[in-house]
Amino acid sequence: MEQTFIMIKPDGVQRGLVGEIISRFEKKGFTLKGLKLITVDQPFAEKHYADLSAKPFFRGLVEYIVSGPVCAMVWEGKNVVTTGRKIIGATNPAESAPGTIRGDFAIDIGRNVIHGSDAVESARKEIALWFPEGIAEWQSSLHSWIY
Ligand code: RTP
Repeated sequence: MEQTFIMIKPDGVQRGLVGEIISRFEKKGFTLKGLKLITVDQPFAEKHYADLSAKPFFRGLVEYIVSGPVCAMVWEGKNVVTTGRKIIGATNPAESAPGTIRGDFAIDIGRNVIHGSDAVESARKEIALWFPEGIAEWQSSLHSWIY
């Protein structure tokens, strides 16, 4: 079953949005497979955002991510990578549709509350980076035809 890596960024944790965000993924029908509150250091944040190292906003982005605890999660379900990105909304909250997390809770692209993997392959890499200890092996007791 497909998995994605979702991270509530420091602004989302500090604003008390963790429960609201978890609730949106749960109500959609996805299964929570990993969850931890963690403050990462600069080398770790740089590794997570390595693909963006040439961008002018890279330094500020890394500073933001290390500024406080983040809520790192693994969610599982059919098409969870693509659907998760839809639930999150466009990168720039000025363009995120109402009803999406960023559309409802963010204003500034530099404080956009949440990260979600952009592809199945990057999800695999990000889950390995953030959860080197592995994640819980459990199946929801719901029948397979219920999402
Ligand atoms: P994320 O990785 O956080 O889910 O975001 P994304 O895929 O939607 O966007 P990406 O292009 O990968 O950018 C990563 C994060 O960098 C910050 N950003 N700031 N112009 C700017 O100041 C700017 N552009 C991007 C955002 O926090 C974005 O989520």
